[in-house]
Amino acid sequence: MEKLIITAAICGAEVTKEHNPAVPYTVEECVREAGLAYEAGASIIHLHVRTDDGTPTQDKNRFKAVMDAIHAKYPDVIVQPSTGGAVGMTNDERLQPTELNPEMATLDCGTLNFGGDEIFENTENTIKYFGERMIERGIKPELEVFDKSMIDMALRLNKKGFIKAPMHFDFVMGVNGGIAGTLRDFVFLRGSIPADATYTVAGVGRFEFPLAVAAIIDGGHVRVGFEDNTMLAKGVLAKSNGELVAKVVRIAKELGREIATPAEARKILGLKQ
Ligand code: KMH
Ligand code: ZN
Repeated sequence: MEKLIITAAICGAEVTKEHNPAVPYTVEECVREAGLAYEAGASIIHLHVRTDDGTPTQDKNRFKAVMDAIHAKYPDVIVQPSTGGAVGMTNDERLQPTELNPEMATLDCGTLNFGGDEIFENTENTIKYFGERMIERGIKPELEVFDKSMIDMALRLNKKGFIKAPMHFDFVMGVNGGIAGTLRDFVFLRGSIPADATYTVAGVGRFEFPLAVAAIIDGGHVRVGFEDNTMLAKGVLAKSNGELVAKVVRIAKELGREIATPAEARKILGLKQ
């Protein structure tokens, strides 16, 4: 079985210090959280950025400052900026980090309810626009799917030339408005992607670790981090993203799955070496 790629989604756009005081806002805090995750075994950092007061932003300069500062201390880690940003942002606002030519970036494959009155909007034309941008710039998309229909959209847009194969999916499961975080639905998603595709699973909240176990034994990959979950266990706040990554590493070792380095992750995902 391939080695396990662990992605740490250190910050997100919605979670705040009120949920967990270790959620990073400043450049220094992002470097601290990325570093702890990397040292614990993460090879990819899925990155959102904030202004110092915690407001989500897709500002290119803020992304550059954070990415440069992470790479200055951890040169080999893969940094995967979000092009999802936060609900309500325009397409061009969201696409700003692609101007930095990262190795990877997220590409959200459909629209979904996002709690309360919020709608995370990704029309077919938006997905095509983002896909074209990533092909132009040689950025490997991580295809964020919050529901099965979003896999079908990605497969259609692959046939039309907006997304290249082999595709890499992220099954984001347990969002209020998306697919549930159950094992039954995990099996459904996992069985719906092409044989040459890779996937990672991001279970939201209490689904984070059970779905990590499913992916570890299935040969998939795992995402954890404050964006998805701030708790190490029921009633126990994680002190850092590193603690969440370390728990996945412990489980993987018990189950006989080795952990990929960033160089190994690049090979598995077909990124430039
Ligand atoms: N913050 C969500 C609205 C992504 O990073 O591409 C979108 C999101 C997905 O987090
Ligand atoms: Zn994200």
